[in-house]
Amino acid sequence: MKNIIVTGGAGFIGSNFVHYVVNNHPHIQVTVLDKLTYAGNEQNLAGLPKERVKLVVGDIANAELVDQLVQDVDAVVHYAAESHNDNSLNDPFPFLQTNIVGTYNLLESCRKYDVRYHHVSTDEVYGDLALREDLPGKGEGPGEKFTAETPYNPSSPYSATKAGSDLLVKAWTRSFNLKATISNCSNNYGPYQHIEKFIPRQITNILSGIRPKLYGEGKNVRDWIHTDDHSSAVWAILTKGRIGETYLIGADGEENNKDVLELILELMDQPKEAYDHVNDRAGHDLRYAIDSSKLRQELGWTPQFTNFREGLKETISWYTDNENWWMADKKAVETNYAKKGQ
Ligand code: NAD
Ligand code: TDX
Repeated sequence: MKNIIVTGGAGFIGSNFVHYVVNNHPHIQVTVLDKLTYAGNEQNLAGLPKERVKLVVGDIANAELVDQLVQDVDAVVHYAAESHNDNSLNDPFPFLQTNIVGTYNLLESCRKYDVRYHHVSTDEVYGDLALREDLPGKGEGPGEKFTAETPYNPSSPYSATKAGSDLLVKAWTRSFNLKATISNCSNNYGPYQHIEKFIPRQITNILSGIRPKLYGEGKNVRDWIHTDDHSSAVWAILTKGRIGETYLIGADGEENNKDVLELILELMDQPKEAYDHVNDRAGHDLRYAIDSSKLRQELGWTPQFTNFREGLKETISWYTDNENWWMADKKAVETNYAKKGQ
C-alpha cells in the first residue's frame, strides 16, 4: 500500500488520521478528498508536507470525481460524513446525500478498480443501551455492551444514515467481493473537534463567558476515546484486519454527561454548578458502551491515551490557545442552539 485517499480528511477525526499516517508511516502518500463543509477546515492539515499530502476540495456525492481519484490509489479510508445528531434532527437531507449517496459512489469505484476500502462508522448504529444501574449485570453481563453481533437499531437520522452506509458496505463485500472492513467507534474527543459537539461547546462557552448547556438531567452516558487512539485503531484494521470483518473501537471510557461537564468546570476553575439544564435532544440515546476485545485480541491494538482527566486538560488548553480556530463560528452555533432552547 502506497497511495491512499482519506475522505473527510479536513474534519476532526479524519485530519487526526492524516497526521497519524504522515508521522508514523513515511512511505504513504495521502490524497484528502473533502468538501470543506462548515465542519471541514484546511487549517487542520497545516504543517503537513505538500509532497505527501494533497488536498482535493470536492464532494463524495460527485461520482465522476470519485471515480477519477479512486482509480489511482491502493486504498480508500472513508471518514467524510455529516456527523452531528442535532443537525440531522433539523435537516436530514444532507445526511442522506453524503452518508448514503457519497458512500455508494466510493463503493462503486472501489469495486470497479479493486481498491481496498475501509469504512469509518459509529457505535450509534446499534441504538442505545440501558443505564448500568438498570441492568442485572451492571453493564458487564452478556449483551450489555455493543459487539459486532449487536443488531442494528439506529435512533436519529444521522445514525440511520450511518447504519445504511454500513449495510451497503456489507452487501458490496458479500455480493461483489469488495475488499472492505468496517470500524464502529465510540465518542471521540481531542483538539480540532467542531464546537457544535458536547465537549468543545462547553469549553468554548466558558471561554466566551457563556454558561455551559446540559441536555436534560445529564444522565446519558458516552464511552469517550481520544481521537489519537481512534487513528491507531483504524490503521491497525486497514493494514492487519481481516477482509469482510467489523471491528468495534473503544477505550472503556464511559462517563455520564453531567460528570464530564462538572470535570470541565473544575479544570477551568469554575463553580461546579455554573451551568444550565436545557431542552433535551429528541430521541436522545441513553448509553453507549463498546466491547473492543475483538480488536485488541485479534490485532493487538491497545489505546494509549486512557487518562480522561489528562486528555480533557490538554483539550481545554488547546481550545484556550487556539481561539482563532473556533471564534468566528461561535456566535452562529450558539444562535442555532438557542432557537431550540438548547
Ligand atoms: P466532522 O463533521 O468533524 O468532519 C467531517 C468531514 O467530512 C469534514 O471535513 C467535512 O468537510 C467532510 N465532508 C462532509 N460532507 C462531505 C462530502 N459530501 N464530500 C466530501 N467531504 C465531506 O466529523 P468527525 O467527527 O471527524 O467524524 C468523522 C467520521 O467518523 C464520520 O464518518 C463519523 O460518522 C465517524 N465517527 C465519529 C465519531 C465522533 O465521536 N465524532 C465517533 C465514531 C465515528
Ligand atoms: O450542548 C450539548 N449538551 C449536551 O448535554 C451537546 C452539544 C450535547 N449534549 C449531550 C448529548 C450527548 O448525550 O452530550 C452528549 C454528546 O453529544 P455530541 O457531542 O453531540 O455527540 P453524540 O450525539 O454522542 O455523537 C457523537 O458520537 C458518535 C458524534 O457527534 C457522532 O458523530 C458519533 O457518531
